[in-house]
Amino acid sequence: MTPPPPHPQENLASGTVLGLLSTVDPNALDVFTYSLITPAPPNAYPSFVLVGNQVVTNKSLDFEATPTLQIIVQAMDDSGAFVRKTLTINVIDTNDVSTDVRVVSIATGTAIPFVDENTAKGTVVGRLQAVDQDCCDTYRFGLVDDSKTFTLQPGPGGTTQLVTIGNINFEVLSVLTVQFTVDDDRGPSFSTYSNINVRDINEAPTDITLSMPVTRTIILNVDENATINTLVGTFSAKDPDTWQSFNYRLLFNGASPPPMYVDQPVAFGAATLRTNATLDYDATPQYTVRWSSNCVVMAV
Ligand SMILES: [Ca+2]
Ligand SMILES: [Ca+2]
Ligand SMILES: [Ca+2]
Ligand SMILES: [Ca+2]
Repeated sequence: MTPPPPHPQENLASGTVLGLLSTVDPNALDVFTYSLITPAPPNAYPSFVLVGNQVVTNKSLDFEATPTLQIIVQAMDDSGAFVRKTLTINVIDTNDVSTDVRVVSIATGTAIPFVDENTAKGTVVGRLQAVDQDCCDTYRFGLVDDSKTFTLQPGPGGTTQLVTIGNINFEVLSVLTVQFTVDDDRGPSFSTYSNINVRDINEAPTDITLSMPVTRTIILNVDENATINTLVGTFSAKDPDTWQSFNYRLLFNGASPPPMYVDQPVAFGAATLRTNATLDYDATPQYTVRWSSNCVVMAV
């Protein structure tokens, strides 16, 4: 029996005819029926089927997965005499287009799970890695970054590094989407969008206010003779981390404490300033109140 051409390329479409089987027989006029004898894995079946005497691919071949395949074919003449032959089919490597671009750690080669917010400009986040079946391609990377957050720069050993050039602010954008392109040295370019998560960093509060007065001299607008626990004002803090809470306490600096206290909620909620004594306008028309706050990270 004569085998088909033994060197089909990978990635050909299913249904590609590899070649024709023919049989050597002393009875020159015999007609033969061909069949495929199912071999044990990991051999060819069902990578191929027979259509008459044609050997036809039954799926796209993959050099990297199975560079060599074997099939057992049988030719039977009209009288039932047959011959079997094992055919070895060598798959030829061709270019596989890259399928993804990842940002990986320079130290470990593992995927970068996130970038910290407030990372300084010029920081190397990681290097780019193409996902490509071919073992030995070389790659040229590109970055289509309309956010102007990152740029690419050459790294050691011909690598390409992802570097910060813009502000990274979790409270503004918690996921950065960038578009990478990659060209291997043998085939068409590939483009993909990649999401880079931003990790929230605790940032110090930037200001503290009381909702009623803007100075720290409290002009009471509560009635004199107001009862204990009368609301004077509500604390609020300016902090980039909106999910945090604050503890407030009054500062006396040796002076007589005002007849007030901080009503601090145990969970989320605004702290308030309240009276803890009955006020007397004639005796004390106004109080100076000073306070401080500590940021508290609430469990969520
Ligand atoms: Ca392949
Ligand atoms: Ca290949
Ligand atoms: Ca490739
Ligand atoms: Ca933050």
